[in-house]
Amino acid sequence: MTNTNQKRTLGEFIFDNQSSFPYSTGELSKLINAIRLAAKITNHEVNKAGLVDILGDAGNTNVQGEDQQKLDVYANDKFIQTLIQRGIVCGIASEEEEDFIAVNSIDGNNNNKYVVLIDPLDGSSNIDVNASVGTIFSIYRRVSPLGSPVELKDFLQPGRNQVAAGYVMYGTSTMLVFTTGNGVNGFTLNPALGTFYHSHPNMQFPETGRIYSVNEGNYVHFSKGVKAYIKYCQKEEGDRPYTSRYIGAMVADFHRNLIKGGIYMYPRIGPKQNGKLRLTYECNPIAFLTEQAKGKATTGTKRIMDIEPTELHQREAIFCGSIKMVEKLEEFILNED
Ligand code: AHM
Ligand code: MG
Repeated sequence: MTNTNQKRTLGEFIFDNQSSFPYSTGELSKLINAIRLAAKITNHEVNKAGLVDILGDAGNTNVQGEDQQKLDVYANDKFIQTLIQRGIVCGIASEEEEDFIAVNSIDGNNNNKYVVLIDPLDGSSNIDVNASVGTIFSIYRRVSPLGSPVELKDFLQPGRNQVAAGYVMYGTSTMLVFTTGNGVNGFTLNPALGTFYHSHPNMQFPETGRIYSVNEGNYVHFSKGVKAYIKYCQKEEGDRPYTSRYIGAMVADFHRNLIKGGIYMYPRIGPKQNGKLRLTYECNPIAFLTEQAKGKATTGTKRIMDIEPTELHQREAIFCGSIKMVEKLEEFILNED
């Protein structure tokens, strides 16, 4: 049995690694700490979702006459409140909000450096069936000058500019997994103590794997290359057929593939449609984690992190995971007729 006393806590890890964080002024550490706190608060609420009268649409009133909040709205509020109260970001964009939120520094001088983009509760329909959900976050240094209000361009940076990204997975255990550009580290919450422990140091994708994760219900809409790759996964040859696993919450599918080896796919669903997933809140942070874990993340023809975003809620196709599997998929896309 693992003795958590022998593992470093997330707080200790941040303290020990502060000097290797980009720019290392301590602000990024504070920011990760704020995310840790919001994750614990959200985790507490997610865990009791089946017990309290919290399921259902936002805007409903429960038997006590209190307003019900859907958990994705709750998570959105908690992450935003926590980040604002800590006074360390100049702006927040959320998948749940139409526009970005400008945040003044505590002294009113607009001197905070970082913007955070967040999908507060990804895969939230899983809540109704007691399955895994996640929070995804992405952190950039602002490009607009210090001292001025944050601007849209601060949020529309290509993924390669990220200084940190990560996710919280509310699964059988709750985990916080993140990168600051020095590999990927995973921390598991001990719910009795409310402490995250460094359970998964230096996480890396196996070079190849045997799991493919895709919503095959959309098969008819996929391009010829993607269809051919799926057929390849299913063919009896060598180490194939591969195993199909799809939870419907990207964080959980990604996390499993990171540990076991595999590929996650959300392709274009029709010639005129992009994928479903949001570039800024989902694809970019997952792509940064993928590359930091020695995997590959692509639209099929282009590195995800090299896309110049044009809109806050832009959608893109994404394929990510074990490098050899993603490269094989790219071959099929390149050679489709
Ligand atoms: P959401 O942000 O609205 O929750 O949607 C994102 C989720 C991903 O986590 C998941 O992989 C995908 O959408 C599932 O979509 P689908 O039901 O179309 O397969
Ligand atoms: Mg989402």
